[in-house]
Amino acid sequence: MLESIFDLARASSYADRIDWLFTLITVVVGFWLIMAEGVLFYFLFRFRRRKGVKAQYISGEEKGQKKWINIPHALVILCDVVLIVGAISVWVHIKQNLPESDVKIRVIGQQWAWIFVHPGPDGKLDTEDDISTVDELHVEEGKVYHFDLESRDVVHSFSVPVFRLKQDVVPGRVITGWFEPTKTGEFDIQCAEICGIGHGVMAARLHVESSEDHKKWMAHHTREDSASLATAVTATAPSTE
Ligand SMILES: [Cu+2]
Repeated sequence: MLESIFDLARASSYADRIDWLFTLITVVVGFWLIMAEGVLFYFLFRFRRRKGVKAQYISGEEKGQKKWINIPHALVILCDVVLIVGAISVWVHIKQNLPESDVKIRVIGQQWAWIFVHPGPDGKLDTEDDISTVDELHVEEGKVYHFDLESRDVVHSFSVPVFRLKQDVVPGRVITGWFEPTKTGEFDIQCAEICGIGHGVMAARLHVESSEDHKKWMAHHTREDSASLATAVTATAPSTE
């Protein structure tokens, strides 16, 4: 179990940055946790109740005492600044600046499935050759994808752990984000927002393919397949009224 957490593959161009940020936070916060608890337990032991020793009341106002508060306080604030700068730089890279896209896809969440609309061989979305799938996303390694996230009913969350991507899906809004797959393979997608009784089974599979395999997959999907699937999905979608 632990092994699988530490070995979780990184399959997007920004996964490293998220892991770096997690490590930074763990190290900085972990250091202060150990320091603070260490000092606390040392004092508990060192100044425990003893016969013939009276308790002292230390207000911290006497000369030379306040530095024991001021110095750690300043150091903690400095560490906060480091964490904030680290977090903002990662945020700007992933959320604020979207690189030019090679491919645009649409991701639609509904109770309780994911619908993915891929552009067909023409490379354009919202044309006749679009390929719609349920719970199955096919992308090509090394291409920059923009995705439009939509919900048909309630709030969902589009979570792709190997991409280190998690984004809420909000009904009435179209949220655009990006990713660039860097590793081929089959990975998990999971809804990460409690969205009703079927939330736990609202999972999908991500297929990151080489250019060749992706073309093959595309060739296997005729327009008819896709159109009939899209109609079936629309027919089973719960009413939003
Ligand atoms: Cu959901």
